[in-house]
This record gives sequence, structure tokens and C-alpha cells, in this order.
Amino acid sequence: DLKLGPHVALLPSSGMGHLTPFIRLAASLTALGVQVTFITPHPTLSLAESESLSHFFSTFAQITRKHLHLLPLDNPSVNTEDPFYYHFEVIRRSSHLLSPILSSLSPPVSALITDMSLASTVIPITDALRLPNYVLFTSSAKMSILFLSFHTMVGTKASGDSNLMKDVQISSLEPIARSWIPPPLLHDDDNLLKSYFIENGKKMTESSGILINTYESIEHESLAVLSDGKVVKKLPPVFAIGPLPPCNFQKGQSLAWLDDQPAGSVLYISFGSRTAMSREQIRELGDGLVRSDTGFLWVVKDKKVDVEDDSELIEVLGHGLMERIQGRGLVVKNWLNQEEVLSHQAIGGFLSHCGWNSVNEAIWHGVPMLSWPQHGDQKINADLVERIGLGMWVENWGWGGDEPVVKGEEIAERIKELMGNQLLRSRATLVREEARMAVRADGSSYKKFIDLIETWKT
Ligand code: BUP
Repeated sequence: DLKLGPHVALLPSSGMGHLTPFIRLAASLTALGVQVTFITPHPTLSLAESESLSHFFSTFAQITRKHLHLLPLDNPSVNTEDPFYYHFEVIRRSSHLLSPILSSLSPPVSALITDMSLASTVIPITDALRLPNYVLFTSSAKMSILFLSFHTMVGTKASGDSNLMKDVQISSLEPIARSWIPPPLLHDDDNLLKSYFIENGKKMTESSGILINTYESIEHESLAVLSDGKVVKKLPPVFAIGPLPPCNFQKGQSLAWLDDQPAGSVLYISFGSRTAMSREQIRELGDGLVRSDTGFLWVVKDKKVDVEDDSELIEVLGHGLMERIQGRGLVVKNWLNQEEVLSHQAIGGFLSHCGWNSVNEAIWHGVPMLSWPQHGDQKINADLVERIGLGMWVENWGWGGDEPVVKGEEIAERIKELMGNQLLRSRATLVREEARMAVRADGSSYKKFIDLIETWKT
């Protein structure tokens, strides 16, 4: 009887990139008869998160919502410039409030699933409650290997950080170029991202299981390395359960402009929910879009956190560029329902930062990508996108914040190359079909889901 399925609690971390897979996981578990309590750190940092959550809970009335009320940080001297990493720390320091929430749930929960950035804080809490703890890794399997083994590469007295002076070779996998590693991890000084990698990477091996939003056919080699125990020893079972399918709960928006464009003719441009390029780079990009002679739909962000982003488009782009754009494309400030955009038949390409959710969404809808990683795991993701034949990556564009800025002429050339590449289009359609097969009944990810749910029943 589906109604008698196990009850599990979910605890996401900060930012849309972390919240989105948790929302999708909750929806998938619910569809498989699992009772879900969703614990939301409160307040959220961005408006995007709070709005998503309210749409989500009004669509999925059977999911119980609990708040983890965040305490203000007494000692805000935290070494990071990234407000989302800072918010991880705020959640971490309030996590002792989790225990009473978990104990009060009825019927009692069989497990807690938490974000990888909270593993080291939350696992001791669930251990004390004798509650199994699973970690949802919200990036690729390849990235999870770096995450799990990073602590062995740094800080030993004998070697210093010497392992990180060159490309990282993990077993038989394609090496991870040094330049693809998130820059804060290469800094000598301690910073929040680095200490999170070390602490959470170590502790994750003590969890009851690791869920990864990926699937066999694109990451077979990395998943094999995770399970053979040679690189990361004593790892709990790994469940590749992706790509977690979109669950369209956000209100539809009018995409009338897009409806009028020919099939596959429009380039969609977005660098995710937490990247603001410099104004100079934004303007060069705008110049490139105009020069490319392609129709485009462009989401422009001027600040990392959306609630702080109150500038007008005209201020960001300037009059000249605004005029040149008219009649060629549509520019939107801050936010569009990306799922809806990528599923639209007019979209023929995606210029993206390669956030892992964006990659999964491009895969799900079979949209070819032009990758321009901006930070974090995104270069490692861009490499994967290229290897599976879903997209192109101009590696010498660097991280988006790098100097010198990439010029409009160069951007325009690459856009033309993307939009005219028929091979990439047909390959993207195949990637989409494989991805959908993975989550269909009897697909590799579906089976892993069923295995996972079975372990909660015993
Ligand atoms: Br911006 C934007 N609409 O306008 P990623 C993002 N999204 O629906 P990030 C929208 O937010 P991290 C918008 O579809 C995706 O599901 C998008 O996650 C959605 O990148 C999510 O792609 C963004 O993983 O996070 O935000 O940079 O760096 O943590 O990966």
C-alpha cells in the first residue's frame, strides 16, 4: 500500500543550486509512495528560494514543511566573499536546533537526507538520535570524488599542498586540470569553501549512503571509481538517482515573445542564480549577442543575491546596447522560469555557466550548450558536457570574472558555431533520450531509487 511507505526528512542547504535538487528529490520520493517532511532553513537568503518554496508547498500539499529557524551569527568573521557560502555557515551554526525537530516527527522518520555542505555538522546529530543519514550530493559524481578525496591532497606537513600544484589524476579517470579546480581550494589561506571541502568530504564517508544527481550513461567511469573502493576507501553505498526530473510547480509565465520565434532559432543565456558578471563583461556579451545575428533570450544579473539587485536594465546595459538589442532579442532582469524556457521549441542553444542543475536541465530537454563556467564545480561540469557531446567549451575564456574580458566579436563567432552545429543538435537529442531512460521504470536510476526506499522499509 503506497500510503504506508516510509517517512523521511530532507534538509537542503543555501542557494537555488542546492534547493532545486532537494525539491525534485522530494517530488520523486512522494511519487514513489514515500512520506516526506521537508525542513527548510528559515529565512532563506534569496527571494528565488522563498518563492520556489512557497509554490512547491502549495503544489505538494502532502509534503510536511518544518522550519529550521536560523540564529544570527554572533561572530560573523567568516572568511568568504560569497554570501551563499556564508549562509551555509549560518545554517551550520543553527543545526543543533535540528534534533528536537527530528525527534518530534510523527510517524518517526526512517532517515534524514541532507546536503553535502552540512554533512559534518548533521551526521553527529543523527548519530546521537540513531537515525540513518544520507547525503545528497548536488553536483556530478566526478566532483564528488574530488570532494571526498580533497582532504588527502592538502595540508599534510610533508607535502604541503604539492598534490594540487599539478593536474589531479584520479585512478583511470580523465585528469582534472588544475585550472578547473574551484580557485578558493587552491588558495594557501583558510577559507570557508576549503574547510567545507575538507570537513564534509571526510565526514561523508560515515553517512549511511550517498545520493548523487547523476546517472550511469554519462558518468559510468566515475561511478565505478566510487564503488571500487580504491580511491575513496570505506565509502557507504552510492545511489546514482539522476537526473532528478523537473517538477513543474512554478507558475507558468507568459513567453509570448518566444512563442513567435521559429523552432530551434533562439539562444538562451543565463549564468545561474548566484553569478553577476562585471558590467564591462555584460556589455561585451550583449555586443556579441547582437553581432551573432541570432535571436536570444537573456537573463541579466547585476548582483549575486537577487534581493539586492534593484538596478534597471538600462543602467546595466547602457542606452547604446539597449537600442541595438531591440528587435533582435529579449532581455530580462534576474529571473525567468528556466525549465519552461528550456522546454520551449524555439530554444536551440544555451549559453550557460554550467551549474549542475542547468546541465541536467539542458540534458533533460536536449538543448546544446555553449559553456562558460564562472566558479565552483562549473569547469568540471563543462568538461563533462563536452565529453558527452552535449556542448562546446571555449576553455580560454577562463572563469567569467577573469581579466581581460572576452570580446563581443569572439563571443559572436562561438554563438554562430553553436547554433549552426547540426551534429551537436542530434547528439543532444540522444543524450536526452538516454537521460529519460535512466529514470523510467527499469532504468538504472529508477532501480537505485527502489533499492534506497527498500532499505528504509526494514
Ligand atoms: Br538564474 C535562474 N530561473 O532565471 P544551477 C535559475 N533558475 O529557474 P546556480 C531558474 O535555478 P550552483 C533563472 O533552472 C536551476 O534549476 C535553474 O541552479 C533555476 O546554478 C537553478 O544551474 C540554478 O545549479 O547554483 O544557481 O549557479 O552554483 O550552486 O550550481
